Amino acid sequence: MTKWWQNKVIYQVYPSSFQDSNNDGIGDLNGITSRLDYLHKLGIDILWLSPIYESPQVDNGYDISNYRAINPDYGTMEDFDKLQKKAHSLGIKIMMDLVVNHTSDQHELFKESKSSKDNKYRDFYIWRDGKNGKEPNNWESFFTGSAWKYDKETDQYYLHLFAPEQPDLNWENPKVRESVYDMMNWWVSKGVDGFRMDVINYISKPQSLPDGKKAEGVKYANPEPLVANGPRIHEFLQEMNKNVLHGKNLVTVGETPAVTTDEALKYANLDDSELNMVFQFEHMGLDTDPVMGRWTDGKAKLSDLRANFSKWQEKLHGKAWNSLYWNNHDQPRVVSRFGNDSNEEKRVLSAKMLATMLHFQQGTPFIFQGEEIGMTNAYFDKLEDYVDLDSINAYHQIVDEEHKIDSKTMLKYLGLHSRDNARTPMQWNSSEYAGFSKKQPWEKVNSNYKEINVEKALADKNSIFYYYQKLIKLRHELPVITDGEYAVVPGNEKDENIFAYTRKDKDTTLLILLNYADKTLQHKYKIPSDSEIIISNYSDEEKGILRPYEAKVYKY
Ligand code: ISL
Ligand code: CA
Repeated sequence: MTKWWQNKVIYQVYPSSFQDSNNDGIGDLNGITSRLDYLHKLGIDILWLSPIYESPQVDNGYDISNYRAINPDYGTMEDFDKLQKKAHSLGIKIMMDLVVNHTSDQHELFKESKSSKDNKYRDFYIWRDGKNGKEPNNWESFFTGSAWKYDKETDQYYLHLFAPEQPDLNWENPKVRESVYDMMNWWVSKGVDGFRMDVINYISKPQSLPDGKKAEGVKYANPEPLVANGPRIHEFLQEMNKNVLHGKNLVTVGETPAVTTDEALKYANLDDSELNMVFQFEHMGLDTDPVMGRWTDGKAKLSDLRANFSKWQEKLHGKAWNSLYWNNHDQPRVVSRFGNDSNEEKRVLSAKMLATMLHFQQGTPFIFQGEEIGMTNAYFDKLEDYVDLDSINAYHQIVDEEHKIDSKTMLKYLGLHSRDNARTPMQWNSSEYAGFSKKQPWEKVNSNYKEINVEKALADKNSIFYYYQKLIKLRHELPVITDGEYAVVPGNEKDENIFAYTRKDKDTTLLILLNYADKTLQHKYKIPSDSEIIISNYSDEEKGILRPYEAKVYKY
């Protein structure tokens, strides 16, 4: 039985960077509303809004100080209601970002909790005594430094897996869980259609909070192996499901770093007892370095990508549901990362090829704003241009404190992997500030906005935009894309240039042929004579070869 969200396509908007309606340099809700017709034309079904709540914006809204209020820079609750009403009238559903592993340190509850040891909200957060005058354990924050912050007044430390301004909630406390469910129900009663749940598999920590395994010569240990998929995680999600989600036809996706296929079978099982799907991170790790992590210039090998996609496709088929993504607000741009943005022709071809690779798999595809016009990395070359705390902290730690690499090399790596690459303003047209705003935006516009923008894409029938439009339409029309079985074409398993896979149901087969390389290659794959090409990034067919970045889908 197909569930309503299984043949849908989700589009992510990063509110501060999408469209500024009042020219203060910051994107806002009225800006998003004014662009809903554009999203409707693209054909997407669900709009995921990155956090729009009241927040001091230390981590761009992933630090929430009031979950039932709109960030004034983005507008008002009435603006939200208008956005939702117009979206619904166009058949677009709204998915909210739910950030409940942590709150902002400016949240009322944290202020209470911090005020004294016997405050009734003390236990809403994770407070511990120090050990021998040091932090309670050796965990490192994901944004560098210790994951504990000392509070002088009460002589205890609190846990923050992310920035010190993002204290972790104590999910062991049933009152915390109850207040999260109340808040979620409040949004559901306002009419929202689902939730994307930020690092939701980090909420259950092992209660002894043991030290992590430290790498040689470093100060702190990565807590992820201990906090991801923790001891009570499935219990908490099942409880949330019973209290909020069940029977309401909502759509949910968990952001779950370090999730394995075995864990995903539980989170995203088809009996609707936890979540609908999760974001896996393994394919985002294929171009990282064992020591340097993201700060490297490695390229992902096709054989690794294929093996990873295939594992997820095969393990979840019939048992759980995949999400499919190349991009989000934390990742560099797909065309720059896995494709080729060195010139216009290669950019367009490789962006379409990568979209084809992803969109014919089983699962629900996510498109991140600008991906549909092939926006590229910004490649900022000065530290001053970076805004994201993750990038800035990493630079200082690696260059100034650890002296691991020089400034120039680190700036090159930021250009390749910084989260800012995803967060530059949406490029609408070729006017100053790309039609995003009339004022210098909070984050610099990518300098290529005159060549790459929505207006140009809409005027060119061969643009990446229309290719995505067609991919979405095909998913809506051909059940085999939603339900069919996935298989790598025999003999293709190790090829570093060509990727060939099929999707099959009882009446239809799709053969997806992709050239990951920037060169023309012979191929040996048999194309049945009764087949038709349903989508391709080349306008003509040349039999037996695949041209640079060629993508073709045959149906028979
Ligand atoms: O951004 C990262 C590196 O690419 C990840 O380590 C990221 O911190 C992790 O995926 C969790 O991300 C989510 O929670 C963070 C927030 O900064 C991210 O924007 C959000 O997507 C803390 O809320
Ligand atoms: Ca604005």
